[in-house]
Amino acid sequence: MAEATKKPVEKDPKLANVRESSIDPATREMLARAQQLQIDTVFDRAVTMKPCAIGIQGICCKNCAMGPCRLPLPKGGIDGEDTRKGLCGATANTICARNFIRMIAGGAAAHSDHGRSVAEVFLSVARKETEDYKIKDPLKLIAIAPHFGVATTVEVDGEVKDRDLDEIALEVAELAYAEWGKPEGSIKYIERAPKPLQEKWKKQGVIPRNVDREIVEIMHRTHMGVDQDYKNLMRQGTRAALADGWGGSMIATDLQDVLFGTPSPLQSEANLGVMKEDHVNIIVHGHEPVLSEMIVAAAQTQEMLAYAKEKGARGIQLSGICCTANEVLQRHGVPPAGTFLQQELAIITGACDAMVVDVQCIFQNLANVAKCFHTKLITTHPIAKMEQDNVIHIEFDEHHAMEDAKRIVKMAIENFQNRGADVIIPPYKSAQIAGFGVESIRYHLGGSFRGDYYTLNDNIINGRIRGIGGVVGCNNARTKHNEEHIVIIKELIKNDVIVLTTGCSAIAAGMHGLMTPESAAVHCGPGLAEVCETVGIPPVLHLGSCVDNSRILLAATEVVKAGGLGNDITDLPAAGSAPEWMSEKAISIGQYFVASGVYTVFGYHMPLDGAPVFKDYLYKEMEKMYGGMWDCEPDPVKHAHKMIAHIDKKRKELGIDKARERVLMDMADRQALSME
Ligand code: SF4
Ligand code: MSK
Repeated sequence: MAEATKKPVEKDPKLANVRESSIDPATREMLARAQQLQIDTVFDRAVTMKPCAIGIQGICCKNCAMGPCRLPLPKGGIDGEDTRKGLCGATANTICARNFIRMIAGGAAAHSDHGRSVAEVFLSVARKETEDYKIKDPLKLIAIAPHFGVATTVEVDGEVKDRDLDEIALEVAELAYAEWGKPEGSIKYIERAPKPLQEKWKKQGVIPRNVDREIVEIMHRTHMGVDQDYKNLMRQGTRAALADGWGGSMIATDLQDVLFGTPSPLQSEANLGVMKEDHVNIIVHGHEPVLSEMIVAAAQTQEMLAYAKEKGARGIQLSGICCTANEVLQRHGVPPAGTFLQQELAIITGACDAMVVDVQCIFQNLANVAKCFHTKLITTHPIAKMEQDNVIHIEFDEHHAMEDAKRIVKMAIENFQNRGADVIIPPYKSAQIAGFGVESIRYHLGGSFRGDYYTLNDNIINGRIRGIGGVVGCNNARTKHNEEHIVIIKELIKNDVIVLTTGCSAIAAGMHGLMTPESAAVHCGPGLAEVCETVGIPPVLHLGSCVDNSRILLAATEVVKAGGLGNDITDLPAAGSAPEWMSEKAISIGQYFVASGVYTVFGYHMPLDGAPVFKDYLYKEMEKMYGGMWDCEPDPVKHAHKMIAHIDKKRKELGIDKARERVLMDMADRQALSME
């Protein structure tokens, strides 16, 4: 083993408390091992590095060199007029709103640049400039083409014929790519939203023009001395968030499905225990599936398998971290080794022969941890390099994708024999079913005769399913790893709320055994359990990665279209949640859900406390504009019950609360069923 990051040998009070850091035994085991080996991890750093008391309230401005200007809320709050201001006169509301929408810009940029990369690859495929990628799902291409205004049929001599697929692909590719920078018009996918919602967006003036423009405009408006009205700032934040959710992210999801296949439910496992001691372990980590798709293909070739055997391994075990994990899970069943907070721990097993990273959510400290083991840490994206000298950069290019992927897999295989003797893979993993989407929900929960989402709606109306909870997002080292996700999800399904999940929340649900059909009988209320049992689905449906939150928007739109539950997303008995959020992307997602009409509750805390007026604007006024609003509740049980209360409010407004009472049992019965 190479030299570790040195820390004092004696018990250090600044180390994280292992039991309090996570509810997951694999994570605890590896964290204890890291501490024994004196390798610092994010859990320990969270003990020594405290958040800034002013920054956490959202009222520190460093947008010019006269600052940073900090506007702490006086103890006891504001009595009378709020006179706080920065050197330029910026108020707490302005500063807080500027900071907030800059987070939206960061998040929307990350998702949408991911989408752009996929659009570029798709354009190369459509132009026949690469042999390594092919269109795997032509039906999805045909399904999305009309949304770009591309015809899928042509009339020849009075006869309607299917258009050539290559022609459709090229037109879709060019139009999709243009969504990032077209000079006129608005984002086309906006028209996929329910009509009343589009009307609200028009009224508020938030229809996004193109993806890049909305993000750039945030940076302009938040520059020193530009937009000084928190409502106007937030209008731009909303426009950029919609450009993300109904633009960049949705296009990313669709084009990934066209290129790599639309997910359908498949079986897999989750947690660090998916790694295998006698196999070459390759972990893919990040967000963009463009390279990882190729690594999956390369690792399955006879050539690579034979090479792995020649080097003494029994095979090649691929696994993933973060959303690259979700991408290869939902299409290939490649198991996730863990969530965001487990990335360092995967290397600490001593069994990770290569960790291949692309973009987003990658700790710079991975390089320091990799130094302590034999692990090859490989960066692959031109915009995401690391400065440490043990990091290998193999720049991935779609024009010779397979060649790059094989080079990486080979490097991992050759590294297998360099492992130290002390490999410890924690023996924890759970079975899971993943890979749901708009199409597969239609298939599993739809009615074969009455079509589409009818059966789902019917079960919501009759009360077996109380409502829909979208639980998504990250881990955050300021909260106990996975606890909030799992407590909230369990509380929701116990109360008959079906959960749609993405991102690290989805990985957490898989790790904790909530994604099997069998888990319904253990954890669900009677109505949801009955539905899950009848159709054979888990109560928690894995809908993919962070960009795939767009699948939740479209699933909600399908529910609206199927009828009986109002005319808009805001009418649905549904609520959103990001229990352990940490990234700017989560703020962008939150805002596009709120602006799409969804009551959205975040856990941990929101950087808004220093500007109560702006906070109220997000928590209360948004509802009047879009039907959805923000909320924050760190206590996971209360958090779930805020969502349930909102769902019940919507049921009442729809007049289906009585149906629910008739169908479901009383509280005593429910408590008797409780597994807590
Ligand atoms: Fe201070 Fe205004 Fe400069 Fe911000 S923009 S740092 S509030 S002077
Ligand atoms: S990976 S953004 S930690 S969900 Fe999408 Fe997980 Fe959050 Fe990264």
